[in-house]
Amino acid sequence: MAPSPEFIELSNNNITDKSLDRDCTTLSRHVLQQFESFSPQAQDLSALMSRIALAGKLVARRLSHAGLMEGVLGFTGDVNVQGESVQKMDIYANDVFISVFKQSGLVCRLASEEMEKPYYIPENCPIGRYTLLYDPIDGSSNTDTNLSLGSIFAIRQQEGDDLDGEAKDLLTDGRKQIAAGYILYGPSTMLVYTIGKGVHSFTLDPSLGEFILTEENIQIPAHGSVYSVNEGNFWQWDESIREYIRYVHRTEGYTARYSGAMVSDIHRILVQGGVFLYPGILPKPEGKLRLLYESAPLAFVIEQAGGRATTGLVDILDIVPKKLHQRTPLIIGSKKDVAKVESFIQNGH
Ligand code: AHM
Ligand code: MG
Repeated sequence: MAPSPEFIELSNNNITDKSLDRDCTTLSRHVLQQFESFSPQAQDLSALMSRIALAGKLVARRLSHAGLMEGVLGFTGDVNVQGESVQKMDIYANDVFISVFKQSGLVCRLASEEMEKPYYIPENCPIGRYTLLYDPIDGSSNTDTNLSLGSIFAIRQQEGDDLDGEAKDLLTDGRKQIAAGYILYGPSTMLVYTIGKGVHSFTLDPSLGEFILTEENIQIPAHGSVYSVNEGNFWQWDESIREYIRYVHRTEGYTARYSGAMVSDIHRILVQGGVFLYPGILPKPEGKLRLLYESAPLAFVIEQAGGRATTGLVDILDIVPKKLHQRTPLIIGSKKDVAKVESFIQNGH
């Protein structure tokens, strides 16, 4: 007997159930869908993103238990290559990324904020043509107070054979990044990524252990009310930045938000618009943030979402670094808000 029209309608409704469809859009499936075929590159990127997601889940799990376990919080007593005190979580997260990529076969080198030189995985090098650049814990000072943190990542294709082990091919502009994004450890854990085909966000569903699609093709608003900057540095900034902040103070419609973790601050700006600034200070005109694994990946994400990232004089993605841990001033966010800061830097108003 043929099924009744009501039965067919009921079945179709079930099959196209939106929540089910959403639950099935996992990160790895989404990456594959970005490509038109199951090409080797599509499969590589899907595998790489799955590994990054696994690292994010491991870090999130540890953070969620941090207050209940011995030896997770606090400082190690060491100072990293940047001259900053190292937290135990920085080391744990740094090692997590190494560990998950050791098993991937795809990544020969990893370079991070916590390691003076790139880390090589020799067994992967004959076939692993990708390099992972990452900041394992962004906003480390938030760790011990249970506030938002992030991880930042970028993937680049290795160019040449790197026979001297100096990874000089990494000293190229940010347009060479083939994927970039961040993981935000907030009330829920989110992963935001781009492979140059828009920006997409995922939320970790702990019951499934999967990152599930939250929003596709995110577009940053052209203008937003938020300005995000550490105003404690006011008297150490160049006069042009001070003038911009004075302009914000006397203009209606601005509101300040600064969490101490830029992944968190920039995520807010991605969704709601506005501008994040970490300018140079007089004793350190290059600022605090590192180009290759902090500013450039976030610049790739924000440009892909229709925003901008600049030092005030040059686009972040056009900077060719001279060294691995090079720092850069960063002004990033909505097009109109970034342009406003730029006009103070370039024209004084
Ligand atoms: P980190 O990776 O060592 O944590 O440094 C980066 C962080 C950013 O997340 C944040 O915006 C900035 O440093 C905060 O620095 P400051 O305390 O100087 O405002
Ligand atoms: Mg950092």
